Amino acid sequence: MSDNPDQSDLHADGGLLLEEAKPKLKRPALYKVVILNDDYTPMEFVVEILEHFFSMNREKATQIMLTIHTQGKAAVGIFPRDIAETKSHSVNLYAREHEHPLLSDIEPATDGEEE
Ligand code: TYC
Repeated sequence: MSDNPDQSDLHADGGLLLEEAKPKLKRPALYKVVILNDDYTPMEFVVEILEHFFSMNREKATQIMLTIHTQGKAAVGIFPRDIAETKSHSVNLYAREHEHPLLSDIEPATDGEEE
């Protein structure tokens, strides 16, 4: 090591090279949990899933269940990725445990940074 100040990170004017720190915090990417229609899962079971896993009241749950039934699928919530994955897995596991073919999946809700 040397005490010579005329080196790498010092300018001739004695000023240190400083770089502006980049902002480190990004908003987490968001994902939709989507529930798919099928021909066999009872409507009441789907309503109960929407109430239990997605905190919907009975009226909202019934409305969304009928949207899935008629449109083929519907987004039932939007979350950071790890939470969306956990919810989707939990729903699929719960349906399988009750021997219903109901499936959910996740889809990106945002394509890139907003704001
Ligand atoms: N189509 C089902 C029936 O007629 C009802 C249903 C609704 C199933 C929504 C799945 O995600 C679903 N019993």
